[in-house]
This record gives sequence, C-alpha cells and structure tokens, in this order.
Amino acid sequence: MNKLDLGRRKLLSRALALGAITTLPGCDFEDLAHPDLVDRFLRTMLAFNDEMQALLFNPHTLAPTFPASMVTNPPRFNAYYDISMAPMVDPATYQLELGGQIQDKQPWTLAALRGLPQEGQITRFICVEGWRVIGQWSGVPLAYFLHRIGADTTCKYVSFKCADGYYSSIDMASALHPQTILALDFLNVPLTAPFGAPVRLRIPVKLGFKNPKSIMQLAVTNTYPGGYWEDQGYDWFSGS
Ligand SMILES: Nc1nc2c(c(=O)[nH]1)N[C@H]1C(S)=C(S)[C@@H](COP(=O)(O)O)O[C@H]1N2
Ligand SMILES: [Mo]
Repeated sequence: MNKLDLGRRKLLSRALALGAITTLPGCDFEDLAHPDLVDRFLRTMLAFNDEMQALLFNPHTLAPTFPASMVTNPPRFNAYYDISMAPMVDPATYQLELGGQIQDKQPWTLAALRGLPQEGQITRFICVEGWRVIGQWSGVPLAYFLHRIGADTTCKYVSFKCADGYYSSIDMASALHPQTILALDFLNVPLTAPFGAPVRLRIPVKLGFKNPKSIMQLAVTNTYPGGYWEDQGYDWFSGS
C-alpha cells in the first residue's frame, strides 16, 4: 500500500469512526422505514472500521510509560456491576483453562504462571466512559505465553472468559504486542478481587473494556468471539 492510499484509508477510517460515533448513541432510527437495514448498515461500517484500524495498527509502537510517582492509587474500579459484587476466585485452586487452536491445552495454576518470565509496566488505562488512570501492572507477556502453549498465532483472535460472565476478545497482532501481559500483580502485590484477581489482561494498546479481569478461560480462534460490550455496539477493535 502506498502512502497516499494509507493517508486516504486513515481519513476514511476517521470519517467512518466519526460517523459511527455521531450516529450510534441516542439515534432515532425507530422512526425510519427500515430500522434493521440501518442497523445492518451501521454494523457493516463498524466492521469495516475495525479492518481499517487493524491495518493501521503498528505492532512495534509502544504505549507511553510513566514514572511510579504518577500511579493512581487506589486504582479506579469499573465493571458492569457494583464493586461489592466482584467475583472471588480462590487463588489456591485457580486454573486458567485453554481452548481452541492451542497444542498444549493443559490448564495453568497460578504458581505455574508465576514460574514464567514476568514483565512490569507503568501505563495509562483509558476507559471509553471518559476517564483515565495510570497503573503499575506486572505478569506474563501474552506473546511469550501463546508461544509457550503452542498457540497458532496465525489465527485471528484471542478470546477471554471471566469469572463474572464478562468476556472479550482481541486481534492476534495486539495479543502479540510486547506490552500485552497476563497481569498477576498491581504495584508488585497480587491483584485484588475487584481489580481482576487472580489473572487479568493488561493491554495498554486497547481501551479499558478490552482488559478483561478474573480470566478463567483463554482461547485462540478464527471464529469471531465478540465481547460483553462489543456485542452491544461498542467498537470491537477499540485501539487506544
Ligand atoms: N471481568 C470483567 N472484566 C472487565 C470488566 C468487567 O465488568 N468484568 N469491565 C471492563 C471495563 S469497562 C473497564 S474500564 C475495566 C476496569 O478495570 P479496573 O476496575 O481495574 O479499573 O475492566 C474491564 N474488564
Ligand atoms: Mo470501561
């Protein structure tokens, strides 16, 4: 693809993203003659927009990092329920289950995950609702983990299912990004229940809702897995 094409694509993708943002929330399509046609059209635009974002994603560009003094502590909780409802997962019996296009689907205990190489990061976490915080997470780089379990990294998606019924999925290029980790710790101590214990995805190249907490299952697949918010119309790619 030449520069001009890329520039055009970028413009087009921005225009489409803008279109989606200005037309989706609070839209009044009930009045229209063919609401399902409009809905299908908007969904097609979003899917196209996702493809454009994937094309423009640079797997080598790092998200900004920050000094420890800037970490927001305590962190800011968010979920589709109140903090008092956060699931409790027993770390002693925890097992991360694996599925899909993976050679070695043996489940992983927390001790086994802690036995793998760990990476830390101080990065900004951005929620689509309009707030952002800086946090310090550490854990197993997802690229390392995927290679270790013999995942087919030519597949399109990595999907996650959580202890609270939440689910999400990411594109393989973002899954293999060097700052994408299966986080076990926040500020060098184990994650607490509301913030994703015992294992959460920390992926600074994506918006907050693409950072599933309390992950119970990970799968590698070519079948579009969607997500809790994604299935309600939020943009699936949602790079940050
Ligand atoms: N299991 C689970 N993971 C989740 C969510 C959730 O409701 N359940 N909410 C998402 C959203 S919208 C955000 S902004 C972040 C909030 O993470 P935090 O509570 O650590 O700030 O978690 C994401 N991951
Ligand atoms: Mo969010």
